[in-house]
Formats: sequence, C-alpha cells, structure tokens
Amino acid sequence: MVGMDSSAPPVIFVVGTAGAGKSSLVTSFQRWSRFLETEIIAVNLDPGAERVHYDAEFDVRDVISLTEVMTEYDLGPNGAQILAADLVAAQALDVADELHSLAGELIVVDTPGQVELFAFREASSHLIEVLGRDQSAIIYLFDPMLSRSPSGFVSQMLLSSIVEFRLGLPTKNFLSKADLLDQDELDKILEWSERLEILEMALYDEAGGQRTEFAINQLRMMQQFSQTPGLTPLSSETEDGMADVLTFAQALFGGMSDARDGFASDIEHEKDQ
Ligand SMILES: Nc1nc2c(ncn2[C@@H]2O[C@H](COP(=O)(O)OP(=O)(O)OP(=O)(O)O)[C@@H](O)[C@H]2O)c(=O)[nH]1
Ligand SMILES: [Mg+2]
Repeated sequence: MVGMDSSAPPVIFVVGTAGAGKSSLVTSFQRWSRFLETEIIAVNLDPGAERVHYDAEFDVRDVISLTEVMTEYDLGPNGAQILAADLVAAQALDVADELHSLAGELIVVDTPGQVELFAFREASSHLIEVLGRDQSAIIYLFDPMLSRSPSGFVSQMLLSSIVEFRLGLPTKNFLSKADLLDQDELDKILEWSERLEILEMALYDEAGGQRTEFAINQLRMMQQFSQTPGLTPLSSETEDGMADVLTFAQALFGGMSDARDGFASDIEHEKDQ
C-alpha cells in the first residue's frame, strides 16, 4: 500500500436509485480487482438485500435483521430500513474498528436502493465521519433506462448533486449497465453529459412548457458552477469502466498496489470537493 495511512483504507460508497446496479458493481469490481492483486474490502450496508454475490467482509444483515426489526418495533419496511440504519450508526465505531483491522486497499460500500435513506439520514453522515471523511468518496450510478430521456437524465443529475451536496464528499458519476444501450444511445447520453447546451435543446424537443423551463434553469445553475456530470460508462457484465473506478479512487487517495500502470484512463470531469 502506497501513499496512505495503512490503518485506514479509503472508502468508496456506491450510491444510486433502486436497481441501478450498485450490488452488481461491487461484485464485478471485486472480481476484476483480484486480477490486479488489489484487495477490495466489500461492505454491504443494505439490510434489505436478498442476497449478495460479492465476498462481504462486513454485512449489515449479520448485525440486523430487517424482518426482526419490523416485528419487534411494529414497523413497515421503510420504517424498518430507517431504524436499521440508525442501529448500525449506533455501532459505527465497532464497524469502523472491524473494517480497519482488515487487510485491503480499498473499502467499497454497497448502499440501499432507497437513495434518500443513505443521503438524508444522519446515520450515514456519522458512519462517514467514523470511517474518515477525508478518506471517503462517492460513485453515483445513473440508471441507463432513465438516462435515455432528457428529463430522466436531468433528474438524475439533480439527484446526484443533492447526494454530493448533502454528504459533502467527492462524487463521480457513472452510467451503469452501459452494455444495455446501443451505440447511438450511449453516444447521445455521453454527449449530454459533456455539453449541457445539447441537453438543453433535447429538453425543449422532449416537452417544452414549464417543466422544461424548470429543468433548464437548473441546468444553467449547474453550468454556472461548471458542473457537468461527466459520465463514465460502466458495465458489470463486460467489466468496461472498472479501470475508471479504480483510477477515480487512486486520483483521490493515491497508490493502491501497482494496478495503476497500464490502466490509467482519464477522469478529467471528476468533481473535486
Ligand atoms: N446487462 C446488465 N445488467 C446489469 C448490470 N448491472 C446490474 N445489472 C442487472 O440489473 C439488476 C439490478 O442490479 P443490482 O446490482 O441488484 O442493482 P442495485 O442497485 O444493487 O439494486 P437495489 O439494491 O435493489 O437498489 C439485476 O438484474 C442485475 O443483473 C450490467 O452492467 N449490465
Ligand atoms: Mg443492491
């Protein structure tokens, strides 16, 4: 391990709307990294996960059972998720101790599909503090199907910005499941992410009216802060983009074995904190 405090590997939180491909990314990235002899410590923070396919070094389901929380506190599934998050946060120091005792170069955290659960609850902020705020970053996954329409695309830009703003961590956007898009669609979406004026035209063509005005005003505001989403395509099926995930982490946190050589790819649009 190079260039970082060996007691505390950096942490990447994988965030995105339900079904965006978070768990698959953790699985695929862990598998991909093994070939580079980079040890990824996978963490499951989603108590609602049916099953995970990665080797979780810490799994919130070992600590908390969502069905037990529902029964014990007489809560519905969403209330139980919130309480579960708070219960984990209450044990955050133990969780951090456990994670920091593990050998590995990067902690990758799978979060629940209810984005607001991770972004809006104090529990997450607390966990981030305990794991080390200056050692943490976010990968935000755009859903490919939602990204096909200009309004869907802008909605995800806003959501990603809200998550970034709320948690105050460096955030990089990835276009998930890129293998599901044909080349034309992929090119179109990537162009929107680079050139907001083209996205603006597409928005006018799509809807017009007040909704479009709203979206365009939001876009202009982002433009003012030179915030283009800068999407990088990713596929857990084909492993495209896995190198970009690692490069993002390396650019922020330095070192991590020799994986950098030969896998450098640009992350020019990545947002700084
Ligand atoms: N073709 C393709 N399918 C994918 C990819 N990544 C995920 N999927 C599929 O998308 C579905 C959802 O993937 P998950 O990884 O469970 O998504 P998630 O964000 O963890 O979902 P929740 O935890 O329920 O919010 C599954 O059927 C996956 O097989 C990908 O890169 N390519
Ligand atoms: Mg999942």
